[in-house]
Amino acid sequence: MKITRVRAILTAPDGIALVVVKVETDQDGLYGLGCATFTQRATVVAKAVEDYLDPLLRGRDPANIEDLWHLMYVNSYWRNSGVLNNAISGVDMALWDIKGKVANMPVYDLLGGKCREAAMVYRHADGRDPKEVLDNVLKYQAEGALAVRCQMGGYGGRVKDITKRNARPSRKAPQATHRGKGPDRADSAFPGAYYDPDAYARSIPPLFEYVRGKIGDSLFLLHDIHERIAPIDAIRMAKALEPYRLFFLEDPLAPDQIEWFRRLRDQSATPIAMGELHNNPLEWRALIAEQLIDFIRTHISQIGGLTPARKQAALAESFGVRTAWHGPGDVSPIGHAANLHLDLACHNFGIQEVIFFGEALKEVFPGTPELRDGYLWPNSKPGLGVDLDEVKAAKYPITVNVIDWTQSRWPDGTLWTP
Ligand code: GCO
Ligand code: MG
Repeated sequence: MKITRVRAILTAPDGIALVVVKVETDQDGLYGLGCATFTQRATVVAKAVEDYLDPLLRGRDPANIEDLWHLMYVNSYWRNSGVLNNAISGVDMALWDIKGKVANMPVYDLLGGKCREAAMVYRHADGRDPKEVLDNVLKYQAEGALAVRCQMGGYGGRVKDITKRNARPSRKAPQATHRGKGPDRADSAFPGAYYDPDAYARSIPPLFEYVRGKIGDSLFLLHDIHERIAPIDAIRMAKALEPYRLFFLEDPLAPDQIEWFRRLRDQSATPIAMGELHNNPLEWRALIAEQLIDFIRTHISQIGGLTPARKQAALAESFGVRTAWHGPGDVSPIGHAANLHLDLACHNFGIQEVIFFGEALKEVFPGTPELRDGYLWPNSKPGLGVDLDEVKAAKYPITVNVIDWTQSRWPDGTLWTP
């Protein structure tokens, strides 16, 4: 069998740019699909697929996934960029999809079979105040959720404009000042998505005291700091949250702050999750080997797909670290399926992040995994089990805009990791 074409398909059924790679073969109707979604740089990933991976892979045997992975990985000489890793991931997942179709079995069976029937998931609750967050938590609990992530004001807590997740950069930015005192921004040279890290850090422990007080131990609770506060404040928050028994506290620190993870570990027993921002093995090896985290949260296309992710899961298992793959709206249903196949096959599965799959998404991606009773359920189709309707995908063209929410600034204008 030979690869005849490698294509990138861009679509945005939910308004979020998704990148899918299709690997076509010389076997009638046999192709594979993979997720290459780096939504903030979608067109660049597509270009890398079309200009570099397609000519590199044409004529090769799709069966040799490991060899082709390394071929793509070193072909650019420089390695581990988010854009190139996503392009590689799209091909990699598609090759596993083809291998499953040829073997007429789901990928989880190729990976050693199921360790469980379905993957426990967590849902996303937000709100302007603790009461509103609780209402959303209870809504998910009523739908059968077993675990809920609680945020108040998105990431970094912009309480005032919760409805606009990507608050437009504004010169005035009235809602974020140091206790009401802030430089006049009339003609500020620093437009941005302003937030107050101090107010945010002080708001979260009372939020969990309130929610835990109302629901008791009936749900697992999670929170994402999203690297929005100074390292010492992250340690202070992890300690303050201990009484509320979080399932995990995510991204307390930026990936390059490895030393602080050692201080955090020494001072708090709150379980820590990290990894969605990782691209390079150097970013996760020490965190896992020194057991500085409890859950690895990789966005698997950012490290190059299923092939490296299953190795990362094996490394994590040997150090008692569990998986909690990144699964937000900027992962396509094919990426969610790849997460799920790993979740089913890896013994050290922890929990799976998931989104609600709307009708538009499901019509473009037939076979999208099913969300039911607090779990994500696979279909037993060969390969990854998700297809792509290209005609329907074309109905939802992506738009390329300047990204606002990553222009996150502290009240004095300092740009901080988003
Ligand atoms: C999460 C993440 C996401 C990211 C998003 C970036 O835990 O799901 O933090 O919300 O911010 O995927 O594009
Ligand atoms: Mg996160």
